[in-house]
Amino acid sequence: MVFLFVFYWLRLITIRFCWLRIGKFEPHNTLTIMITEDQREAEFQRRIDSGEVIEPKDWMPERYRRQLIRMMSQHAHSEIVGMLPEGNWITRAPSLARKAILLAKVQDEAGHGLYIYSATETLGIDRAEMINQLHTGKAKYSSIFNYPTLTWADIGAIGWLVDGAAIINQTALAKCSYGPYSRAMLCICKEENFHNKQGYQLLAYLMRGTKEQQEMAQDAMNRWWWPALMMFGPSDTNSPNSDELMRWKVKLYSNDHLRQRFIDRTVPQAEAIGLRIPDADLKWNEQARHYDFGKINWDEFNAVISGNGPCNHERMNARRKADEEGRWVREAAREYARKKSMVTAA
Ligand code: BYC
Repeated sequence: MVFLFVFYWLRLITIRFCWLRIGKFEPHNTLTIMITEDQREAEFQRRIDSGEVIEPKDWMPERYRRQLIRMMSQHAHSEIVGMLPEGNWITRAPSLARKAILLAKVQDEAGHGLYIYSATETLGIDRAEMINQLHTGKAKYSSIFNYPTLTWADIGAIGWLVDGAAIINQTALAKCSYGPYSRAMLCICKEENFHNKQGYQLLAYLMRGTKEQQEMAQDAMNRWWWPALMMFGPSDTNSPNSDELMRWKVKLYSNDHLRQRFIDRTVPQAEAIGLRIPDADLKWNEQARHYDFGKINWDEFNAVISGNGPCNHERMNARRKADEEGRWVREAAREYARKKSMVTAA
């Protein structure tokens, strides 16, 4: 009798503990029923506040899951759409070495996209649905990839500025609260560093070249600087998602904070190779120990993220075409997997 009593209470305590840790529902557990939604959220917030990492099987608020799906899928789409402006220059790279570097970089971006799609799938959405959201305009992708790559110097500007901005953002995301996303970022940031350096080196090389090459580099700088600043998102006062994402430690820093960090890091790099930042208001503020900078054109940003940037239609048409043309490969792979599983089962 005593044994049964002790066993019963030990079991209840164990189940409650497991339930809190894994979020698993045990219908026959009376203590579980007493835990309210508020208590579960409080426990979740406690885990976040104490720096614990959330894993796919852990309980999480539905809103946390949805926010992660929104942000991570948009990130994955950005990597894939981001292959297009640079892919445009693979056949026109000026030397074999430059072609090999660019090819490797564009392949890396594909890998990043697939990696982040997989990490997003751990949240219970499948890849076909994410792709459908991109193609129907429900999901966004980074504004930066709606600008054209007009000259070879643009490839340098993308590597240096766009990947440079991405590194600032992703180094922070590497410490975010969701395990699969943070681990993906750790791996991706290593490759982004190579992307960043090859872009900077490309522009540095042009700046040591002819007057025409220097002008081409400066022209690329003029066109990519402001869109690169917009990559960090709207200013903090206009960022509806930031508060919630920061409370859950998905975002560790605000949009403006990371934008400022990017500017402070990039201006000296530009000066070192003789490039001018296209901002008449840019000035070192000794007191704040930061650069003050001019006004960002938020009308342009809003137009681009609502589908009306210079290349939005071109990018989406290219993605839809690639999806359509790749349909037979996916169907063949599925059929192959089906037949293989039948053979294994037999
Ligand atoms: N572009 O409340 P907010 C790469 C949207 S790829 C488009 O501040 P949040 C590379 C935002 O989605 C790296 N939309 O949002 C690849 C929201 O709209 P919805 C790409 C933007 O989420 C190939 C609304 O504006 N990196 O490196 O708190 C070649 C309000 O904004 C943008 C990532 O994706 C934008 N720039 O913060 C080379 C990083 N900014 O969804 C290089 C991951 C804002 O409510 N994402 N919006 O309709 C993030 O860190 C955050 O999602 C953001 C925005 C900072 C971008």
